[in-house]
Amino acid sequence: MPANLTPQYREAEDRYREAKTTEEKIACLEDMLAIIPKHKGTDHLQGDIKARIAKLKRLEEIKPGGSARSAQYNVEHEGGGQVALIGPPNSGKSKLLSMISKAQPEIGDYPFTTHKPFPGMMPYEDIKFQIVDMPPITEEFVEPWMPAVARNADAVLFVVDMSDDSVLDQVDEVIRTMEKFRTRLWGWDRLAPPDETGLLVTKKTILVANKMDLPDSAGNLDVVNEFNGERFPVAQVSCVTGVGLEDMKAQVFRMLDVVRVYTKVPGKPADMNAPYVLTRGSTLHDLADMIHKDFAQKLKFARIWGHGKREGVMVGKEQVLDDKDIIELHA
Ligand SMILES: Nc1nc2c(ncn2[C@@H]2O[C@H](COP(=O)(O)OP(=O)(O)OP(=O)(O)O)[C@@H](O)[C@H]2O)c(=O)[nH]1
Ligand SMILES: [Mg+2]
Repeated sequence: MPANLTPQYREAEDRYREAKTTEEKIACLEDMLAIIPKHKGTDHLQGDIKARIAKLKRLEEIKPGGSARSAQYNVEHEGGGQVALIGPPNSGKSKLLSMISKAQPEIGDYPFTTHKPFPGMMPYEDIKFQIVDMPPITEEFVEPWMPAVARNADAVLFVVDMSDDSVLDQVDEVIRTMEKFRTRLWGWDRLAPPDETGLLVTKKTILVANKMDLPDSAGNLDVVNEFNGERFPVAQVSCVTGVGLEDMKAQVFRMLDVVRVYTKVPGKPADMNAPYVLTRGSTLHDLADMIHKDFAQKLKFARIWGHGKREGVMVGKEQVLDDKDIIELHA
């Protein structure tokens, strides 16, 4: 598609070429971005301008006496698990977050819309999971803090635009780029091959095939499945129609592999509204720790009600908890 750039844009571009200082260059690039016609034909150019702005800003930051410090983000975990949204530009990561949570990240029909992590809470049954929107990943440019935030998450939703005919290359590009940052994306429900380098952190992942409402998506999905079907389970969704999102949420729940338990005090009914959510394999001791930092010491024993258990049987701190157990705490 032709870019159809306006004379005003060309003038801003000339000013950029003549700019001497980094600050001037950034200002000119920002002008160019503001006036560039926004359509598919300029997607690439917009992405390129944004990447150049980001690089120059970083240069400013690392200069001795530079005004700002390099951005560092650390997204504190909340809820039953943290999932990072990873993917190429414009794949619909921000749109996805807006569909499954109350968060309202910026959504744009051009690449490099998102610049910093943006968390939202996704309800699933009576649990809330934290979903963190992230900037895009390309071979040319990755926000330097991004891989660390992704590694710190419990799992990844790898979001791609299935309607894009270059989606297979994009999948490969993201996998490769993340591996450069020592992070390996692999299907949560299958075994990853041994890592010969010994350097990689493997993140359990679901490949989210987004934009399935568009005509080319089904054909492209066949191709992606042929090459990556062994590596990732796929959730087919459309963030426009909402199709597939409920199935995707259920898969996120299975991927995070958590149990929820309800607590009660003796003589009172259990609080069935707000479960504690723990990773599978957690014990009564872990639950006590979660309730309060001194509570594990105070806890004497508990009674437990749950599937396949004797009603109200007494258990000790090493008891492993199952999903939907009810625990009566005796301190
Ligand atoms: N047809 C269709 N369009 C979608 C779908 N999901 C997102 N979009 C559109 O795709 C464009 C990009 O969406 P964003 O959510 O901003 O994409 P992103 O992955 O966050 O982009 P970056 O922040 O640049 O990485 C927007 O115009 C969305 O409205 C979908 O399922 N179907
Ligand atoms: Mg975005």
